[in-house]
Amino acid sequence: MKRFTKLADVADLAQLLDRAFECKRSPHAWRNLGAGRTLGMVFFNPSLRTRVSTHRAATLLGMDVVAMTVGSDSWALETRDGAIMDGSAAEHIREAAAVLGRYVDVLGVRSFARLHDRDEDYAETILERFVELSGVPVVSLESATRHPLQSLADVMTIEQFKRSSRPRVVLTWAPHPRALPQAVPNSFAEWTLAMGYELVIAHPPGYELDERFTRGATITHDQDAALDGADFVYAKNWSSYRDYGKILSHDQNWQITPEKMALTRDGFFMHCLPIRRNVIAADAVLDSPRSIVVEQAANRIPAAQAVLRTIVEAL
Ligand code: SN0
Repeated sequence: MKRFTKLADVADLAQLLDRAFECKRSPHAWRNLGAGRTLGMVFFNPSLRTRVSTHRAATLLGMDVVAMTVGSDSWALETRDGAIMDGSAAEHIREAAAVLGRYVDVLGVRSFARLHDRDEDYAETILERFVELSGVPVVSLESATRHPLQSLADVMTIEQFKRSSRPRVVLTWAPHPRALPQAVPNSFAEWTLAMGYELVIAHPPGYELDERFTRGATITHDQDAALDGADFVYAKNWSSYRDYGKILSHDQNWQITPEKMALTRDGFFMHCLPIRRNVIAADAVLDSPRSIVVEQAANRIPAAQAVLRTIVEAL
């Protein structure tokens, strides 16, 4: 695998999932595979799970790891071509990406949607600059439009807990005080549809996601109807795609409560984390045995390990 930035970069999803479960069962079985190789990770945005789990995955493969946060432990980077760099950014992405490509064998990049210019975000300008300029395989650590390492862990978690071959998976919008990207729901739809699950997406009017990700899903504005019979409830906030980056609703009736979970088929609760308690979901949901958010986060290590294994094998 030459890059891991979207589902289409994966030649064989079933094989990648098998590899992820192999890594979960035998995390130490590939101790020498990455010896002498280095993973670099560049973060334009904060991270807890992605940073630690991907680092762990790399060290389990025997790789060295260098991680940095742009602007605090590296220089602030200018990303616009032709910019007159007399402001706060000391370095241009052109030099930074090219130099990192000489220092590391695989490069992870986190660059969230800025939520100002939809075309720019959906063109993945920053991620693609790193791909183009570094010359090494790039792993998305959440880009403007997708979060594939999260989706692989999400699919692992559904496979682990599912009670039927085609579970009913409900992706529901939930309120949030800030405008968040569509990356997690886009990717979740992309991967769960590829798995052949029954995907129902519930959100208030105006929160329709980009159709390129959701074709094949059932889309509804009725959260209760969506939750009826659900095996998995995946809550997530996102800002509007249509009215790009805007918050159109703060409706607390969309919060996941024990009453909402009671509509499901004894469903499991999932979220990518970080989660705002008593905004996205009530304490009683997160603290119930039906919540699998921590197991889901634990699966980030074997997911990242399977991806890095596949990339390192092809170096
Ligand atoms: C990010 C997002 O894409 O929604 C990362 C999720 C893995 N989430 C946030 O930025 C949450 C920030 C907040 O203030 O709650």
